[in-house]
Amino acid sequence: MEIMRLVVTGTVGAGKSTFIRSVSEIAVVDTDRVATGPAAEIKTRTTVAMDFGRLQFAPGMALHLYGTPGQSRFDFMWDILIRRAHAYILLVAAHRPSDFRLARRILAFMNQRAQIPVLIGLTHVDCEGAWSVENVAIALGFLDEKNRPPFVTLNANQKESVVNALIVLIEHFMQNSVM
Ligand SMILES: Nc1nc2c(ncn2[C@@H]2O[C@H](COP(=O)(O)OP(=O)(O)OP(=O)(O)O)[C@@H](O)[C@H]2O)c(=O)[nH]1
Ligand SMILES: [Mg+2]
Repeated sequence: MEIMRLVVTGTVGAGKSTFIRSVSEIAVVDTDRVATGPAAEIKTRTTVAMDFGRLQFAPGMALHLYGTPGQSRFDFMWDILIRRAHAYILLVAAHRPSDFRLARRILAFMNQRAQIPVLIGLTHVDCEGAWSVENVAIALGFLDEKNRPPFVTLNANQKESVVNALIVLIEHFMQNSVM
């Protein structure tokens, strides 16, 4: 059995834990606790260590999905999780531009530790004030359209939408790596 380890990272409340819950075939191991500080303004619970889920993606291929915390005070977990990953997705809530700076920081952090394929997933595109893919790409520092990671929009609550993002990530991985 081939196991592919994918990390789901991104800003607080972007939908990392929800993403994994939407597709995991096993009960997700989560470490969500009551949120305090700025995270509490977004939602009541927040990930403090990691989420873990599993999905049989194809015969002979299982995906292990690791969700990171969004809060940078838990960045030691970003480090632990990214080091063994094959590829990762960065989730960004498109309607919360104040978080784009943190998204850039996460990208820089990950990029420093692992040169692996990345997909940018915009969530909350159905929400008021959501930015377009093009504008988020520019805000994240990807000015050149030809030289940027792939972007998708998704809703972490919808299984089909999450599976579609996973397919794009795996295709991107296949094109860029030797298994
Ligand atoms: N409207 C809308 N809601 C979404 C979408 N994606 C996720 N959500 C909601 O956003 C919230 C995300 O919560 P979590 O999955 O806990 O977020 P997280 O990224 O794990 O956050 P931390 O662990 O605190 O960093 C949930 O209430 C989801 O239902 C989307 O595309 N549209
Ligand atoms: Mg979480």
